[in-house]
Amino acid sequence: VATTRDVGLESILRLPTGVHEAMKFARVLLIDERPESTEKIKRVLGEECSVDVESDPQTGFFKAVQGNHDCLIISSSFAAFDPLRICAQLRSLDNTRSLPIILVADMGEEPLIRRALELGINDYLVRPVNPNELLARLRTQLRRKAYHDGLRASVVKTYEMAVTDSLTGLHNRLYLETHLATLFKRAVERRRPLSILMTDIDRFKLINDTYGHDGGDEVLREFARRLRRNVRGSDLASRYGGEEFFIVMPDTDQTLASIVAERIRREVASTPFQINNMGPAIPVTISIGIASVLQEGDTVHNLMKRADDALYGAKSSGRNKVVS
Ligand code: GH3
Ligand code: MG
Ligand code: MG
Ligand code: MG
Repeated sequence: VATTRDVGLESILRLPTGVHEAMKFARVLLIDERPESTEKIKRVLGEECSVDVESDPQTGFFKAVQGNHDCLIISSSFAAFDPLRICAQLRSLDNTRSLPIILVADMGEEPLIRRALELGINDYLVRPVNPNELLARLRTQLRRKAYHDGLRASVVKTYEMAVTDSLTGLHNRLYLETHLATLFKRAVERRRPLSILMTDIDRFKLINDTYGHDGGDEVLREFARRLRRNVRGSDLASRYGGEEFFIVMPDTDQTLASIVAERIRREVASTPFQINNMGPAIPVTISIGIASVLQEGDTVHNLMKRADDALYGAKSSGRNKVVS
């Protein structure tokens, strides 16, 4: 069985680093107001990738910010504009922070090139532009960007897998524990209510014994779907472990939390789970323990302990119950 970590590493190893792939689909933005320079660069690159030419630097800047380009080639000189300002701005925006920038400068512009490099441009060329050098430098930047984008995508994917429960698609315990701490702190600081629901499926062992482990898994999936339908976008629903689920509800006091919990309990108990089209519908009930943040001297640990105690109370008083 592959673990989350294995799958993440595997996708990192399969990065799209092919130079030719990167080149063929590349979209280059060229900001340059000198027609002879533009024509030459377009002629050299046009065969290998698509080139978007913009002679107005301000318009060019807005095009770059859209984030649809793989590389920006920008001229060092405009009649009434400082191209370094564009470079600096692009480096400060999330969308373009890693956009490769190649400066095309004139002979004798070393000070400007140095400043541009300090601002974070990736490479430069000096006119007259040598076609092979232009292609080589562009390819290097595209390859670097493809690697960077692939790496970032796989880091995001790996993170998502690490905080998601693969059976139900809900957040997992790691995510819950990380965010509960933050939400708890915020609630205390702002003197806002916050409630948590600890939910446990009743006699789940019996469900497994009767319908098999796969049947039990389907019950967990269906329960997660019903849970999702009954919480707000700002609530954090997570699978805490086996058949235990945990819901964090910001801006929710004990009274409102009880109403929500009761609705979830009823939603489960009132309609048996149809886990496949043919088999019998499975009757399921759940028990819920509620705890709310006390404004004075409360801790996350105590809050969870109170919810756990309430859940135990629900179990020992007959199950299919909500206890605060
Ligand atoms: P109670 O009403 O007291 O909660 O009874 P219970 O049977 O639900 O109690 P218990 O918590 O002891 O049993 C939980 C069972 O859930 C045990 C375990 O085999 C099963 N389980 C845990 N994780 C999974 C899972 O991912 N899939 C399935 N099908 N079963 C699981
Ligand atoms: Mg139990
Ligand atoms: Mg149980
Ligand atoms: Mg349990």
